[in-house]
Amino acid sequence: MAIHTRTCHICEANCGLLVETEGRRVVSIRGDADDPISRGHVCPKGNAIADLEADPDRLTAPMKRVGKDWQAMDWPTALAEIGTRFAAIKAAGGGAALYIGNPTAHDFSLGFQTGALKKAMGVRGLYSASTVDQMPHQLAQYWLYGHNALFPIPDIERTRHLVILGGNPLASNGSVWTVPDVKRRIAELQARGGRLTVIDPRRSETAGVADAHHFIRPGSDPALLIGLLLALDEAGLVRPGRLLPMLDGWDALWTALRRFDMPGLARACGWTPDAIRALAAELGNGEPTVVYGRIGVSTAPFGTLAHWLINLVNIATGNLDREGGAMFSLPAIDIAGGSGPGSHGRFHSRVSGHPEVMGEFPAVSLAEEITTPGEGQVQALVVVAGNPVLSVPDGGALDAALAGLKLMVSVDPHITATSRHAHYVLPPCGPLAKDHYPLLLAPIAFRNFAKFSPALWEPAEGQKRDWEIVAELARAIAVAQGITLPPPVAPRAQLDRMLAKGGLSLAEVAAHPHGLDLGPHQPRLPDRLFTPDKRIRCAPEPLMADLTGRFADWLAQQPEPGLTLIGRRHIRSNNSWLGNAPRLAKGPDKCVALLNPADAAAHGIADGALVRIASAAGAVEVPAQLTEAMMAGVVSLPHGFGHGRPGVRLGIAGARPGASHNDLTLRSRIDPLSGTAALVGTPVSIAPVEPEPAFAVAAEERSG
Ligand SMILES: Nc1nc2c(c(=O)[nH]1)N[C@H]1C(S)=C(S)[C@@H](COP(=O)(O)OP(=O)(O)OC[C@H]3O[C@@H](n4cnc5c(=O)[nH]c(N)nc54)[C@H](O)[C@@H]3O)O[C@H]1N2
Ligand SMILES: Nc1nc2c(c(=O)[nH]1)N[C@H]1C(S)=C(S)[C@@H](COP(=O)(O)OP(=O)(O)OC[C@H]3O[C@@H](n4cnc5c(=O)[nH]c(N)nc54)[C@H](O)[C@@H]3O)O[C@H]1N2
Ligand code: SF4
Ligand SMILES: [Mo]
Repeated sequence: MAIHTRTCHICEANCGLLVETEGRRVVSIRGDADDPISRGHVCPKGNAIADLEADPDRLTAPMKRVGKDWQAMDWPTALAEIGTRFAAIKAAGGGAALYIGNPTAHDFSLGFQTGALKKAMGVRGLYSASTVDQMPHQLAQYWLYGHNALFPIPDIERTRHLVILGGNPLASNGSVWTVPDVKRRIAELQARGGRLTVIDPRRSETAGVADAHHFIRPGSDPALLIGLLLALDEAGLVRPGRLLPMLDGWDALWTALRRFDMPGLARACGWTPDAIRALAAELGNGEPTVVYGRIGVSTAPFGTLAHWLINLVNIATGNLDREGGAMFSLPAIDIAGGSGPGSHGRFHSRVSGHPEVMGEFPAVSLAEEITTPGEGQVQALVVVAGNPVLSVPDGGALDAALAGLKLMVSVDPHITATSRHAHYVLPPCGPLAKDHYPLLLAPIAFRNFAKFSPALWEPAEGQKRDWEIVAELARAIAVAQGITLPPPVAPRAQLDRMLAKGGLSLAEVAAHPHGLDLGPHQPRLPDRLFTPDKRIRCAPEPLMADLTGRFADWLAQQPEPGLTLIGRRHIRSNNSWLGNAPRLAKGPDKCVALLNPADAAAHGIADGALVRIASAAGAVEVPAQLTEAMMAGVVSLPHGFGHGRPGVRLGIAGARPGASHNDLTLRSRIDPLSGTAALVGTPVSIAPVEPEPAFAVAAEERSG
């Protein structure tokens, strides 16, 4: 029996775990009370790591698809075949694409190898989950502060008022904000007299513990944020304080903002001018306050505009870079200091001419790059730890497109809705055979910290770690084309070098197995700015143009949207990738549509009835649950389901597959600045599914 300290790799919270093992078997997993950051917190997903390790559907050897069947093969043969096939496609003028999914953000060693794979494949623009997620944060930061990785973090330990737009940390455990034990931290904020306000079209779990909750029309957050800025202005509460000399373009910004009128803004977001003024007065009262926005705000048609405006509210109230406000980290490994600032529009996508953003093309554009003939048409695709058929808008179109590829390789432990199209699936070992360091998460944590968790054991015989697979895949593809790559990056040595730059070493960090608390954030401006003149660009030209052009037009038109669809997360899920864990699969059906009773009545829908939700992209059938927690006119459906597609090999998830939210989202709805999908606010229709006689009997049995 042994007990290992560990960090949970599943979500951004990075909770400290104690993993008890017997041989290679996990006996128990519990929260590590000695972890200075997570303080013993653990959620059901942390315990489910045991299920991930023991998953009978987890592949243990490379698999080759032969027709509808899969053949296990050895690594050298699989890699050599892939290399040869890739080189032949390239030699014949075919294009290639690389998609990188969410779990790569939680595996530092994997991230070190993707550059080599990109080089070997000869791809310029990358596809990743970033453009269905946080790219608007990065782009707004790039334009404002001169570096895309300069994330302002809510200082929850010292604030007096936290306002959350479009985030539900009680379910998600925080995002672009590593804040484990968040529920207790909210309670501590309230116990010291502080407040939490939640702005969300659904009275979410987080709204349930908030001091105030306000509904908002999906996609309309910029209207509220401009309203808040105008209300601060009217009340003489615009007080940037020590930030003022750092503000470039401040006057031009206000000239543009003052062209908007409060009643129009209020109408657009479904608030009253007085309610906007009241919140502005609270935010501008001189105390430390902070506005934070997350995925409900970033995955919207005006995602980048919204994040820019959130930063501007924090600046206007003097709460950027202030204790208790939105602060910048100085992590043990400074990824901002160690990487380029970012980019926008250096080159464009082939079919629709989307500008690259941070070197990426919109994930929504992958399908058209595969299906549109011409020079550079994508014929070879590598997917590393991603499931875009379920995670990217109009998954049905991508699903169909993938079937036409000449070569597809998935680095994935499972045959999923996406990897079922692969010609080769290369599966990594279980998570506990991998080292862990929060390379991308420590920089967004509410406190500075460092923690290294070594692998508990070596991969089982014949299995490999993700980083080894990606490094070897890169090599195989390079060799077949006569390309020379530098030797692969050795993860631990690289980590040690990166820590040394900040005055630490891997040995020193590893000597603190529960984690090393490096203290609360400190004011860092203007030093931390990456703009040449160390000033904040408050009025970047593309955002000013978006504000006065596209947004102003939207505000003037405000088409009556009818019913719109938004998403949600459940504490017992993580995107599409934990559905096969028995511990998480149990309990009531999670893939249900939530809707307001008034909307249900208008459409003849009873609580629990099977409904058909349809959009311009497709239709799904799910049970409906009626709740006053939904704003009228808005339907909520979780994402990450839809494991019932033919050929998926997820026994447990497949027993209750649910429907994919992204069979409804539209490829045409994006934030054109960041290329990020507008996942929220999809126009939909809803109707009860008329029961077939056989189903009617089943329904009677259920109710009886
Ligand atoms: N409608 C809607 N769509 C959304 C969202 C939403 O809120 N609404 N959220 C978006 C967000 S925020 C994100 S991040 C994306 C996620 O989008 P993706 O990253 O494309 O998808 P995931 O569902 O996270 O799937 C991850 C894949 O990695 C595999 N995997 C799990 N662990 C490992 C590992 O250790 N190694 C390897 N190699 N593979 C592994 C899983 O089997 C799974 O196939 O989805 C986005 N899509
Ligand atoms: N349990 C669990 N945890 C997770 C994940 C998971 O799948 N499950 N996924 C992880 C990932 S990859 C990410 S990126 C994070 C995301 O973390 P969060 O951003 O906290 O994600 P959600 O829980 O989806 O919360 C988004 C909220 O936005 C609301 N919303 C929708 N549209 C709008 C709008 O137009 N305006 C406003 N103001 N609100 C809106 C929704 O109702 C929802 O409550 O979670 C991570 N953690
Ligand atoms: S909150 Fe996130 S990091 Fe913590 S145990 Fe749950 S999944 Fe793991
Ligand atoms: Mo995400």
